[in-house]
Amino acid sequence: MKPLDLRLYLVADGTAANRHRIPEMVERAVAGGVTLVQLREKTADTRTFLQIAFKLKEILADWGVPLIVNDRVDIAWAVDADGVHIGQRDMPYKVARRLLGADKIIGLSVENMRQVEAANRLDVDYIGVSPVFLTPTKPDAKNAFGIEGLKKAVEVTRHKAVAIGGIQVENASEIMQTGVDGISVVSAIVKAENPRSAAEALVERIRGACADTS
Ligand code: TZP
Ligand code: MG
Repeated sequence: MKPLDLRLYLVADGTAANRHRIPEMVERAVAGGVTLVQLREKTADTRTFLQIAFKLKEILADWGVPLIVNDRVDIAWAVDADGVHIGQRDMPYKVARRLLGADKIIGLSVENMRQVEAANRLDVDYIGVSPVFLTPTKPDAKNAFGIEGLKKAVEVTRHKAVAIGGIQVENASEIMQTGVDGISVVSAIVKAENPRSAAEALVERIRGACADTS
């Protein structure tokens, strides 16, 4: 299996985006350098979620970019996605692993340092440090890690880590310089008029930050 490349992780959120344009938007973003795609659907019905997931799976296979499904282990399984991303109130990691098998990618959101430490006792493939900054895209988040908190999480975790929440092209370098393996964005790409050039601009910042620290 290819090593997991978290550098530019697009969360295609059907509420933030025009749900029916997700496949086209994702393809443009991937052409711009997105390395991993998550389909996140908090409001669509199961059948719609499934249809979009099948479509994305087909598109992403052509690009060799993995598809991760948010929350729904059943949908990840049904479309044979590359993995699932779970939160603290979703199906527990061990159950998800048992259902999906050893080869699938399982990511876990961590919302505080206690959860970062607890994740060290699980064989998750990566953690999502959530959120770095408060963001209107996830209005239920109450506390944010901030840059210093993110640095601490990167220091403590034994896993690969991706940062999410309030990341735009302007702060992408600063986030990467904390030592995270990648950045995860919704609005920076989903709300862009041109998802391809938005992704390209982020990739440029990510590359620049990696060059600074190597
Ligand atoms: N989890 C933590 S913050 C967030 C999710 C899904 C939303 C991030 O959205 P944006 O628009 O990139 O701030
Ligand atoms: Mg969740």
